[in-house]
Amino acid sequence: MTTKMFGLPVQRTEDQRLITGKGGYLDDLGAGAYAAAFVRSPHAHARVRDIDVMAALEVDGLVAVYTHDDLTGPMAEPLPLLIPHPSILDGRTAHALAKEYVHHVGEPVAMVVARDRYIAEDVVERIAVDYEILDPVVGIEQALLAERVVHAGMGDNVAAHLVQEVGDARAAIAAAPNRLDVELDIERSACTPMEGRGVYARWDGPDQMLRLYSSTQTASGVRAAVAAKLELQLGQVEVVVPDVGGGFGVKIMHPWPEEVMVPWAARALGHEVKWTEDRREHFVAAAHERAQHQRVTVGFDDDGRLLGLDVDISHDNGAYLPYGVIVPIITSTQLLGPYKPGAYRVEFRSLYTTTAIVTPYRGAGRPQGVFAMERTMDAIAQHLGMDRAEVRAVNFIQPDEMPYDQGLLFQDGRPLIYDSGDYPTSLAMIKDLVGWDDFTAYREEARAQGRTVGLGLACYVEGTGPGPYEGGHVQVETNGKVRVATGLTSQGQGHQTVLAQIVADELGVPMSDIEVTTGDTRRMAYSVGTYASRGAIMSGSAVALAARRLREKALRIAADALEADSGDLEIVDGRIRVKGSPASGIELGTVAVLSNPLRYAFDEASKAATQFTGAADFAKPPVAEDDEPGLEGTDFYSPLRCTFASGMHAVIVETDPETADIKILRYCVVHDCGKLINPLIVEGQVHGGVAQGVAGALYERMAYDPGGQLLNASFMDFLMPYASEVPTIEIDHLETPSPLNPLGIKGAGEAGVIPGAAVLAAAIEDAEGFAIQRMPISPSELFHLRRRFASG
Ligand code: MCN
Repeated sequence: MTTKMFGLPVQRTEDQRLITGKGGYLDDLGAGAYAAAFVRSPHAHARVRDIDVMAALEVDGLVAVYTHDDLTGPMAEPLPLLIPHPSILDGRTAHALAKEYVHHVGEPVAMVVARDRYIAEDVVERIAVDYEILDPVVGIEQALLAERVVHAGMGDNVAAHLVQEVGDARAAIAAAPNRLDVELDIERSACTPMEGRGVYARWDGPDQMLRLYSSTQTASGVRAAVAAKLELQLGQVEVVVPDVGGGFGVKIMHPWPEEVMVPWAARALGHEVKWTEDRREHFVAAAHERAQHQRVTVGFDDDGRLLGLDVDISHDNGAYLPYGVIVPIITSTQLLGPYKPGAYRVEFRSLYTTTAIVTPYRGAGRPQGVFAMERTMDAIAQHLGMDRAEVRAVNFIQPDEMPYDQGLLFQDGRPLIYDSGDYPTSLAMIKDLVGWDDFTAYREEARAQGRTVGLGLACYVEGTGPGPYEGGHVQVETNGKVRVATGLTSQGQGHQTVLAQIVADELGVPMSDIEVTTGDTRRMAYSVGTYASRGAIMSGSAVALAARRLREKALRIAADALEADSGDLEIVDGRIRVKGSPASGIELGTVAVLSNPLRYAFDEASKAATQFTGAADFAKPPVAEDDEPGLEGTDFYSPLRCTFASGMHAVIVETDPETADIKILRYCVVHDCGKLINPLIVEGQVHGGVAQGVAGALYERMAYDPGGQLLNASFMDFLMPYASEVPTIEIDHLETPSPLNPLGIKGAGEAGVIPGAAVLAAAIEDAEGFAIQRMPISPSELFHLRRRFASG
């Protein structure tokens, strides 16, 4: 019997190549390409009065300098606003090169193309831009004050405003026996993948074809945007994604200014052009996330049951709004987590500031939402003197209430409905894993040793795998090898391994015979991309459906050849055979030969094509009307709606009584992503996510000064946790299968990061005995909070 691969902790097949230095990243390509570099605004807010390139033109090796004035047609128009939404009041997006105004430090003002990057950077230094400096708007408070306005023509800085209400929350709160107000802040952070952005373009003049390599999470989105900007037909643009060294959301935005300028210049110059982002560029000119100010008012009964919840969110969206309101809409709808809130009202304002743009970063708005909800849960427990786990339990949606409609509308206007989940079991598991009931004794023991420890808990749900669709193509070659293609891209998630696991089971072939291609519009033109923890659900389902289609065809052809009924056949180890009679069978590769009336087989030994001379049935056309030659199948998966993954984290911290150093002693995770395709990969994903959650809670922040300068725009200054700061992570899995897709999967790629700030705040609060309402928190901030608390 072939071993079932789905569910096995298979080692990642891509790792051997990647960790032995055989990966091919964007900057490994295009050795003969011209190099691009960008003149970027040094000011947070300014009017560009003049750009003087005269001194630059003398530099040997310079090829071209472009400014906005060189752009015409769609290139001169602002970049697209990707996801329009009725809540957007004034949706501003950047130009490929600044037109008159710059709205954040790092905004591209001019593009230099030169023989190599050294020359290009030298030229950048010689270009003199005359700026009229305008007032910066930094941070939520200043944006709300609206004494200074980011965008000319606007009366304030409110880019979007939305209210959603289920029931009459304010009346329910007013009538509730208990009421609390909670005010919270989360600061800016960012993805900072190991490899920055990058793009390399080749224009083929005779064929009028553009080949674009991009370190992107969305190959087909880039293709569509670049085709539109360059006024090309879609069929004239191919986007190929090489190995990508991490994305975490920041590589989804399509198109980035550099992503349209590089191919545009390649066509204009008739020569390959490449741009690779440096680290400082990534800090100031890519994207950030997280910054929100939240005010929560909650009404509840004496058992801790929520009666009404009113949440007001101010969201910093940075200088432009290319992504619409996706982040605050996720915060505002998914913050309810596993709970029934009673009546619910949520209002958000998305605000322009003269800082880097905000696009979804792993977790995409959910860490902030979970922070609001879980801090509120702890405040209720504190108010009533209740066990913190118990307050959560009384508010859970129960498994028999699924599917559960929260009554809210998601980004695409569809209702937010939880499909499945078992929160009481998750809670029991996490309490067991962390030793919740034994913690009081542990705390006493620690106290006797002069140590201060605290325990925190945070719960979350995550709508994963949004549509609209993803495709899969599976093909059996005449040598029996299986080629699988899907349009999503890979940044380190191990898609090659998991998709091969799925196809191995569906087709009955060994994984070693399966090759998986991702992110290449030549192999899969219709695709959406890798974000929102959708890869396993979307492409996993699509390749499973495609493989099933192919399997049916293979069995049909084999049934003819073996003069058997296809229902009596099975595929084992790449061979189709009659059940119970393993001797009579036919290799899948031979079926691939039979599937093509040309009947050429590729002979491995002689490396030559040989023609089969089977008997032909002259009464039938060589290819039946409803059939196609070849042994391949394509299918698409398009879900009704997101499927809801969920989980709970529990953490024990120790805080130093003198230095206020915060040490994580235990980090426990219970995670439910439905059926696990590969537990090893899922645990790796959870580890990576938790590392980013810890980073966002204790270390990382974007330190803008009041003038809009980012003070920590390098890895020397940006405090990223090392392996020494990331704790050992203990994981337990719960599998509640999703009823929405054929494999019962829910997403896993973002989960680890989501409750990080909430759970660490809870644990520190528990250790210290005073409220933690702002994250991240550093030892010096904790130290000052202690002083303030001690002095009343
Ligand atoms: N998986 C599984 N069983 C499940 C669910 C998932 O075995 N029930 C596997 C998947 O097959 C996949 C991995 O776990 O190999 C993550 O799956 P999924 O949750 O579908 O997420 P995506 O494949 O869509 O990846 C995107 C997700 C997101 S949104 C961010 S951000 C993120 C993340 O993945 N960025 C990453 N993980 C990352 N990991 C790396 N190394 N680099 C990034 O940039």
